[in-house]
Amino acid sequence: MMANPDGIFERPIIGFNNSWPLPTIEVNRGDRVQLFLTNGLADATTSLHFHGLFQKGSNNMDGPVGVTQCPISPGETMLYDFVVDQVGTYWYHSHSGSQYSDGLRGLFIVHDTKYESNYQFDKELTWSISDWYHDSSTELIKQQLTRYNPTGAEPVPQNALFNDSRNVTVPVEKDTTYLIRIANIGIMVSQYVYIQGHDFEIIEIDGVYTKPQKANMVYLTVGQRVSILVKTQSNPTTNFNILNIIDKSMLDTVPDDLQLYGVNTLSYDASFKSLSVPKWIDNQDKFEPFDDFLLEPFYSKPLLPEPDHRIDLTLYMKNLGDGINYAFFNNHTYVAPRVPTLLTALSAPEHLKNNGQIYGSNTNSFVLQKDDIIEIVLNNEDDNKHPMHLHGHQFQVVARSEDFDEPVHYDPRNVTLPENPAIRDTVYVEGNGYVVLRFKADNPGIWFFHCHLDFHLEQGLAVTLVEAPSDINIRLSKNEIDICHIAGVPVEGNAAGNMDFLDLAGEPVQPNPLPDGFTSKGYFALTICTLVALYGLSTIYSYGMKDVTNTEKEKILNEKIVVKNLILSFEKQSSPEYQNLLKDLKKLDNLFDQL
Ligand SMILES: [Cu+2]
Repeated sequence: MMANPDGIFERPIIGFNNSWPLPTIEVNRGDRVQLFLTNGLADATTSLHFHGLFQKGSNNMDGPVGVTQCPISPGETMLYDFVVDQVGTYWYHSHSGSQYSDGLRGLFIVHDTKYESNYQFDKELTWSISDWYHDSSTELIKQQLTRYNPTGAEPVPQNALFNDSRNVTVPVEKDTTYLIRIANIGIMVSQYVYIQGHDFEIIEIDGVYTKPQKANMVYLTVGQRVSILVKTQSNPTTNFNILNIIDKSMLDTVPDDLQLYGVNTLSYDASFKSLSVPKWIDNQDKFEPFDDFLLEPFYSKPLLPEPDHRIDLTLYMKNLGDGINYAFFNNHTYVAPRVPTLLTALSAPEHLKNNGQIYGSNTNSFVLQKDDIIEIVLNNEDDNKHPMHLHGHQFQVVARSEDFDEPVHYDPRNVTLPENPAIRDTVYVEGNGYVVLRFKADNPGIWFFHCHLDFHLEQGLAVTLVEAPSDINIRLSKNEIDICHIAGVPVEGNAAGNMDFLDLAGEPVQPNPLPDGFTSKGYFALTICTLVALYGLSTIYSYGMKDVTNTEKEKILNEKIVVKNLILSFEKQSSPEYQNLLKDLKKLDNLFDQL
């Protein structure tokens, strides 16, 4: 169906039952949810993830394709069936590629008066914020994952939405306290939220109610939720602006026509005027959003003890031999296995379930033992911020650095850990900084830990936690098995789909690396030099040209490698371009010999 949420551009979006925006699903703690998802798309597979829900005992309902389930083919229906034993603000979204940017996302709220009665409020509101693109998710990924985007620059959104719209009026009554649940359901940029003339109290992050903290601005990465209590004024004479502001530091370029903020109205009276938008709004360096590292849970839980198992992850971006910019943890960019990892765990013989090898060499799999205290130390060697999300758990955020110009790794000797750390399911790590998380491995299952900035996930920024695989007590339903069969995905075997679980022949792996000594920018510059030199093309990007300071001989050697790569990438050997490349390679050979 079509929709025009930003009022500028009508585009195809993915709705439910011929309707969009998607409904907010509200349930009570303890409810059993059954959601029949029929894929009505003509040409794409799908799935649904309930972000933040533990799915205890129902790992197969978690949703990420390739991790816990097979893709749902067009025309097929999958039943999502699970019991909710949590409280607070969550959301649901497609976990099939970056499809949720096409609109397949909504809020999911779990009520429990035991928790909510800890706070005084009269009414409840929900606000979603998100970035919005005019291109479809498939188009965006094409723009992101190409050798013509060697620096991995993320597509820039066209707008910032508020409740899937813009210029929204929120009618309020005076002298009333509102509990407002805010969720960033975008795919890329974090946003600041500010309500003119109204300070508030933060009382929840990511499904964890907190001790109230006074604030006037919150910052939400994609995937994060915050609840605030706002007391309206007693004698208002104007309306006030609610501003949702894109964090422009996350944009590679800021196009002139991009409106960096949305202006919505907290409306006391339709006849009132609004205040003007404050001048400081353009000065993001001066913003002081509440530091959510400091939010203590309402029912505080002491810092988990020293870990039994520490996972060290070093995050960086790098180009591989196909010229595309990928995201890495340690030395691997995530490549989905042939068999969803949960199905591998369920079908493996008992004595191999704890052998990490069977889950594949390119899935960044870590096997965790039941009830171990796990610590994830994530050192970010990239200068971008990354909103990291863990499925199946809420973790303690035990350390988080500021951003740095050069990478600074976590050193426990220099950091004092909080006594009652914040607990949540999505946290950002700053550029060149680190974040340290702890949780108890008390939820057997296969849980994805990944960057929620969807372009980065598509670039492979994910690891697979294989938690207590011998204790996963799940029998796949006939419905789930049928979905795999129809999608042509095996329901048993290792990451390669082999029943000899230690034989990984044929497993999906990442592309080959660039030849030795190439930097990504240099590589691209050389490709461009080659193209420009050899084909007279002069209008391609000019990234990184000045990085090339090689001697003449090295230059030619490099060009030879690039031309060889180009030759290897050609499918049609009969094409004149292919023949030209062969000639050029010969020319380069001769030149090289003469020097
Ligand atoms: Cu990221």
